[in-house]
Amino acid sequence: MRECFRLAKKGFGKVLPNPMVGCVVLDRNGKVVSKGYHKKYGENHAERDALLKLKNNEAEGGTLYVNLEPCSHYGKTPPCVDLILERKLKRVVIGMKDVNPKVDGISKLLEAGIEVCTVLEDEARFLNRVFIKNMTRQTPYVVLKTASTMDGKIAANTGSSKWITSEEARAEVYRMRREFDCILTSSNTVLADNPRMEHQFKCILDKDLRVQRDAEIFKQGKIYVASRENTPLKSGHLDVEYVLRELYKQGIYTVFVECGGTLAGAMLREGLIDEVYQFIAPKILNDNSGLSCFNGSNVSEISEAQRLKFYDIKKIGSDLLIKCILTT
Ligand code: AOF
Ligand code: ZN
Repeated sequence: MRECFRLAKKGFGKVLPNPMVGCVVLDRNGKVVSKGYHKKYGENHAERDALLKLKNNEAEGGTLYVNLEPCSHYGKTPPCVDLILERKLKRVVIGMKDVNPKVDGISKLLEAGIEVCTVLEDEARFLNRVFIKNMTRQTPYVVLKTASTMDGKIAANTGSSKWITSEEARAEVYRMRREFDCILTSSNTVLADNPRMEHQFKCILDKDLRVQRDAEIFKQGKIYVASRENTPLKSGHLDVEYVLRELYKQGIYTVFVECGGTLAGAMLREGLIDEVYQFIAPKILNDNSGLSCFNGSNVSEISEAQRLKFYDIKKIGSDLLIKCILTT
C-alpha cells in the first residue's frame, strides 16, 4: 500500500479533481508483476494502467493493491471493477472507500466472490484530503499561509512587516503558490503592501471596491474580485464561504490564502480553513500592540483554541515552516 501511495503522488498537480491513485499487482505467489498510477485527469485509472501492462494474465488468482476503492461507474473510462473481474484477481486490498457517490466498487467485488480488505486508511485519506473535501463539500481545499515572529506577530503596530522571514522562505512561498489553483487575499493586504502575487488566478475580497485598478496585483493573471456587487454579506462582511463555492464552480479546487489577521481570524472562526502553513522567523517583537496572525476576539478559555496537527516541519533559510492540518 505504501508503494501505491508513492506511485499515486506522481500524479500530484495533474489529476485534480480526480484523486491520486497508485496500484500494485501481485501474482498468486505474491510476486509483484505490475504497477501503475493515475497520470492525468481524464486518463486511465491506476488499476487499468497496471492491469493493461500484463501480456499474459499473470494477475489471475493474485492480489491487487490500490489506495482507493476501484470504481464501478462509466466515467471518462469504463469501470475498473469490470477489468479486475475479467482478469480474475482473487483479492483486492484498498486504502479507503471512495467518497464519490457514483462508486460502489466494494459491493461489486464482494458479490463476485473477491476478498476485499482495507489497510492504512488514515494515510490513504490524508493523501487524498483535497479530493475528499472537493467531492463531499463541493468547495475548494483551503490552505492559509502566514509568516510571523516567534511571538506570533506579522507586523509591528505601525504596519511595518518587511521582512519578517528570510529571502529563502519568501522564495519558498513563490514556489508554493504554483501548487494551488488560486491565491485569495483581502483588500486590506493589497492596500497595505501592494503585492504583485504572481499567479494565473487571484481572488481579492474587496467589499467596497477600494483597490484601484492600477494596483500591482492587477498587472498579471486572471482576477476575480468579490465585492458587495456580486457577493452576499454575512454579519456585514462578504460571505467568504459563498466566494469559495463560486470559485469551485469556476474549476478552482485548491486555494492558497495570503492575508492579514482580520481575514485569517474570520476564516478560522467560520471553519473555512483546512490547513495552515506557518513560517516562523527567529525573532521576537515583544510588543503586544503588534499585529497578530489571527485576529479573532472574545476567546476566554484555552480549551476553546482551534486544534491542529503538525504534519511536516522543515527549516528554510533561517526560518521554520510548519505545515499543520486543522482537527476537532
Ligand atoms: C479509481 N482509480 O485511478 C481513479 C479513480 O470519470 P473519471 O474516469 O474521471 O472518474 C473519476 C472518478 O473515478 C473519481 O471521482 C473517483 O471516484 C474515481 N477515480 N478511481 O479506481 C483511479 N482516478
Ligand atoms: Zn476506476
